[in-house]
Amino acid sequence: KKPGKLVKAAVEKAVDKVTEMVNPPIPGVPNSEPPSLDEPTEPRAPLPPKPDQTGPETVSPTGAPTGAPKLSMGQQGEFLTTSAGARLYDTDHSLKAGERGPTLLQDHHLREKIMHFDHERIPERVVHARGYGAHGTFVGYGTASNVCKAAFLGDGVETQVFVRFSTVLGSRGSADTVRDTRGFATKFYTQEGNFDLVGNNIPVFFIQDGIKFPDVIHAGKPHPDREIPQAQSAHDTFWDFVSTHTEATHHVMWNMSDRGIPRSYRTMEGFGVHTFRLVNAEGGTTLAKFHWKPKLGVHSLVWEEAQMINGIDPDFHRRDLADAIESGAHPQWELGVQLFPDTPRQTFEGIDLLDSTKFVPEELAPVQPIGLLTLNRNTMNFFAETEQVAFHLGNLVPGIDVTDDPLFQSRLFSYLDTQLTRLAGPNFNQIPINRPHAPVNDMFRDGYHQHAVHAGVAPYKPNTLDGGNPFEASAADRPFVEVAQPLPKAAKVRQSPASFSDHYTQPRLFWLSLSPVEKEHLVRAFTFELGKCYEQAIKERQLRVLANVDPTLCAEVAKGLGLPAPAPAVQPKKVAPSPALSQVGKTWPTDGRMIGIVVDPADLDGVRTVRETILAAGMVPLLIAPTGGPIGDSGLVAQRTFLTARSVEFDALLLAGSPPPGPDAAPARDAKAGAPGGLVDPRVVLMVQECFRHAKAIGAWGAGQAALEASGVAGAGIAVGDDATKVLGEVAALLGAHRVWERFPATIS
Ligand code: HDE
Repeated sequence: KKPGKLVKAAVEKAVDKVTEMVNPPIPGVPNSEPPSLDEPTEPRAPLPPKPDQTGPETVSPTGAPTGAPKLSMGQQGEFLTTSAGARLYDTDHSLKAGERGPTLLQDHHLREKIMHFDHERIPERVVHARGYGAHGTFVGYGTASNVCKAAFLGDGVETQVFVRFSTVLGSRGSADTVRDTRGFATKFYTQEGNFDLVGNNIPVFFIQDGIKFPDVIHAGKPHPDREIPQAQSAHDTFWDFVSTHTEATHHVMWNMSDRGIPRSYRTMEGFGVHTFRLVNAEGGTTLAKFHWKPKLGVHSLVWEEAQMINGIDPDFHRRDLADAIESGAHPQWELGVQLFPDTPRQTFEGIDLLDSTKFVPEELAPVQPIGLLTLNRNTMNFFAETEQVAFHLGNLVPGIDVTDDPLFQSRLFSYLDTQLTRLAGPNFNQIPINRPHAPVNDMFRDGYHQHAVHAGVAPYKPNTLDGGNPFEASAADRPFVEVAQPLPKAAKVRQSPASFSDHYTQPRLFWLSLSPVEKEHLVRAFTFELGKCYEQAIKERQLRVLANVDPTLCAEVAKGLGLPAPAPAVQPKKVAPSPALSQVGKTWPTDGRMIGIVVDPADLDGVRTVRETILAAGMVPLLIAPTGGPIGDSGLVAQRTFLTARSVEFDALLLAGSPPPGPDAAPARDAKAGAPGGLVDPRVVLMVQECFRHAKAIGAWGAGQAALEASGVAGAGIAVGDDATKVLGEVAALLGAHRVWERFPATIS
């Protein structure tokens, strides 16, 4: 039977197709597919990397420079290849049996491409999953040399560092400005090996013994049934745990204070939390607590602002850090130590130095500066650096040793162990970001992702076949030697010392050290969080805990919850407040502060002068206009429009005028039409009102005053006048105090 016409046509088409498949169209070759309009068809130089982006160190696992091309070259070579180096002619079509036919198993490029993609994600950190890192340098002052022999603390010694900031509870994609503790982890690539200082922005912790860490984290993470809520502590399981586990009270007080919502990583303190044991050249030991002090001072958001930012810019903190570094405003922290004599009791002024729920007020032991950290380079690849960095408390250098703090001891296990799952094997110190800059000569071999090609036959000791190498260091070679700390005469017990059971004195100290406005914020935070709990019993139990801290605190929170305030069950101890704990009442540098300027097309000279003055003062001006692009022929360019600007981005707002509403303005129902100077865009009104509510400085000159009037704001922290420079001067002075604290007089004292 002859084939029908249709079948014949199909066969002919298939043959054509086969011919085409054997000679596939090659981009750039005549008669092949038309090239894409957007992508260059010929190789050409890529955009230059940003100035602060250089490739990761290309050193071998032994720390020696390899001279290997930096991985950053990946996207700059001429031809696309497979991972085995074969050049590819097409990465857009899978290999099929005909245009509409099934995909062939033979398509090894398709399989490799999808296989690699399928495995791009690695497990996020079980805690501190959301984080952001940057490179920098640390320069020792030499002031610690009498107590610590660590070489990197020597006078003028410069050490490269990598710092990762993080939140604790949220997943990798969660928002930055949630109420939470922040991680502040630093890897010092010292000449004596890596030293990791893995701290937080709060000097105390929830628990005293690491065995409880899974409990506190299970309680804080989203509820296991619905996986709600993400990245927050305002829910029943968290308050169920902390209300029944009163040693968490101190940490919770800090969390509920403004410290739980930092303005920026740059304005955040850091604490090593535990007590460390320092060793000097003579072998003398001193107990010490590490502190990071930000040069820009300690500043926080206000709660409404933090909540708004979570929606408006969930990357607020990482953007702030990256922008500052890229613009050359390199954030700095001084490293400081509080020093305590290493006595057998390991206490200071009655404070147990092995209890991580206690801190030592600076008034009792001053923080002595020992070096300066500067973050000056953004990462080039988030995954390679920030995601793959692995901190470990056991990364210690000669001169810095551990103590018997039971929290510290558990952490020494956890940080190695967790990487086995997260980084899939024991060779994670060979990943570029983790590689020491000191020579490495270990006898660890093989394992997943082994990158080193070890020579020799004798990875064991003693050996003669490899000439006895490597050798154990003698004292003169500066090895890391554990302090031969005498052990207490004791039995093996699952118990804590009696001093660990005072859970209220220091929370009370913290409360009494805050200014009235900070106390009010703390009360509101407790009220908010407990108000989000469903279980009445949990609220009542937490009120009983707060009563033991301070009756006023308890009464204020109880009022907000509509519950009776219980009487304290514990007689409060007498404590001396620590003024150093308050963020209010100090003046700080204004470098890097963001100032929004609503432009006035009729007074562009004023805008230009103010912008230049702000820049000269090291602050960041952002021009806000109804639409984007150049502003008239002034040479000025709008950086924000009424659509993209929101008050939370600014530390202060200047109103040069109020241009007519932009093309996309909502009907100006809420704005007061007819204000002098014409109609005010409702979004400018909103910006002013939000800045006012968030206690930010506001300035207006000329026609800008119309927007103030339309917004109905008045009182402290508002500078007005006809002279733009004078108004800016007043606003800048207000910024030194961070917020206009007196705008809303606090009612709690
Ligand atoms: Fe951590 N912690 N932690 N922690 N922690 C981790 O290690 C752990 C604790 C801190 O940016 C994990 O690599 C236990 C105190 C920071 O990569 C894990 C205990 C402090 C970071 C772990 C604590 C911290 C971590 C998860 C109780 C402040 C982020 C991923 C004994 C001094 C580091 C990882 C980064 C990360 C365990 C308590 C700070 C699971 C068991 C106290 C800043 O190993």
